Amino acid sequence: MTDISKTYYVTTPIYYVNGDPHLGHVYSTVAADVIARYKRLAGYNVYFLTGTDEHGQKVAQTADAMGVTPQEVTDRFSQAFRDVLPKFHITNNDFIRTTDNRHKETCQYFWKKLEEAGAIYLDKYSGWYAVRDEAYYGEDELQDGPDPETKIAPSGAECKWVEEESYFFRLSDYQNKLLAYYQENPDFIGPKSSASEITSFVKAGLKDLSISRTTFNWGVPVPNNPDHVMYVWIDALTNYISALGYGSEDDELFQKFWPADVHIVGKEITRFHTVYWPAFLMAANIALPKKVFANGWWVVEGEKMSKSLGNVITPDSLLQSYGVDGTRYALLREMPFGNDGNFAHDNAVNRINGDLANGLGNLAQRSLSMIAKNAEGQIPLPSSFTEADRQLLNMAYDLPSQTEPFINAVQIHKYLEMVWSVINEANAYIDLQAPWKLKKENPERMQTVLYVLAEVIRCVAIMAQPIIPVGAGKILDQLVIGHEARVFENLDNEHALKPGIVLPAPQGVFPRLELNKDEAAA
Ligand code: ME8
Repeated sequence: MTDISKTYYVTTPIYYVNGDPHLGHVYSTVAADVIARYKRLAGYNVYFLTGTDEHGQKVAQTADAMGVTPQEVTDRFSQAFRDVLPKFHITNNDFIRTTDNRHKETCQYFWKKLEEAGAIYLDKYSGWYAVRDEAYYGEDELQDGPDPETKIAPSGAECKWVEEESYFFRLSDYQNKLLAYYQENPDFIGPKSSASEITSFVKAGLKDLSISRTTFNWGVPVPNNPDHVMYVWIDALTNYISALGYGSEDDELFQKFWPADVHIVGKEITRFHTVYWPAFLMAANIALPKKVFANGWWVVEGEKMSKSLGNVITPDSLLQSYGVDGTRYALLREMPFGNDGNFAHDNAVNRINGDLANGLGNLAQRSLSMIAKNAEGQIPLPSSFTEADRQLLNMAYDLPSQTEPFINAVQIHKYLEMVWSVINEANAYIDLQAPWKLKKENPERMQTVLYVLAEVIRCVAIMAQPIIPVGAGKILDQLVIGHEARVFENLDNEHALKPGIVLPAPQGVFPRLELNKDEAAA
């Protein structure tokens, strides 16, 4: 049962609306969804937020290039991101747009809090700015560009010199406070490689941060100075609290769910989330998120995805090639969460065929067919369990306690590996116990073996729901498990399958994919 005092708040980055969603966006969103679903099944009251980042120069320039207004561009692409969610069975509780009024109001309230705290002052900014990254860079971080007006950021983005009046946030005041916070909270930044990179960056010294712009107006107006719009990152980061109603009349969600348990972000935006965001929150006297975890980057068949190379994998092509479960599984199983990786079609197909079709699919299909044929289509009646039976059942019952630390550490791939290790054990158990032989030799023992298999399938299907919600749900349907019973606390003896329950005719759940992409998509 959900314990309302056990809350959990997980977020994705909010995506820029300057282009259509692709595999990388699906990846971060699916990862956060797996965590949200896991925690719900573990009894937490979960809030899961995603959304779109709609202001700033980058979006304004995209609108210009398309010959439409920024509002038109944001409406169109925000909808494109929103449309992806149901296709992958994403269970977000809310979708925040930074052009929502509720968001703008919170931003202005937050700004005033920072001002009241004396953390903001007006001055003049001159320095390098990359529109692509919406980021300011120090001279020492840059390389010479093709002409004297241009420099190149470490990310490869072009930087131009800007000079304008700007509000500044006193980031330099927070260097020691941030370092102390990282030290006291060693799990705040993950993975470890990101933590050391950020610590060195902060140790090298922090300059005050320019947090407003005057040369365009596509942004949240600065309170009491309409010549300025807020720098897109102060606006964007605030989404995590504006969606909870921070600073509004109804801040019940904020009271309940803040601080966030984990912000899932791409590794290129860790600095914004682990330096700027905590410093803003410290200044406004708001609790800091418990964890920021950076996912690595996918390349596709060895190449960076880019429009010019024409190798961008769209959400629809993922669905067509691999389906909902296949995409979710392949994305999370192919590379350790936090590492970079190469998305290769053949590997994805082999993974899906090996682990879904042959692994879980075969386990369920073989076991349920034998039950249909040899146990009158009912949950069999077990007699006494052997050591091997008990071992397998206990492995299955231990899955919630064994996997939760992995989810807490955002080691999603380890959670998958652990569930599949039980599936592999169960497949080995079938081969070893050979129930088809027992049919004549020892029918009573056959019933026990089939019972153990059905019970283990119940457990692994419950555990696999966060990853492959469609197929896991179908398996649980075939075991006639009620929806409210598909929770982790039911992985025990007490909730074990009741002999005699009549099962529907078994059906295959995970089709095998063809290696040839055209055939798979056909
Ligand atoms: O940065 N591999 O938005 P964005 C893995 N608006 N993940 C990828 C990826 C890839 N190849 N490509 C994109 C922004 N991502 C800001 C965020 S948050 C307050 C503001 C994922 O549209 C990854 O999570 O550029 C990355 O951080 C995010 O998409 C960037 O989305």
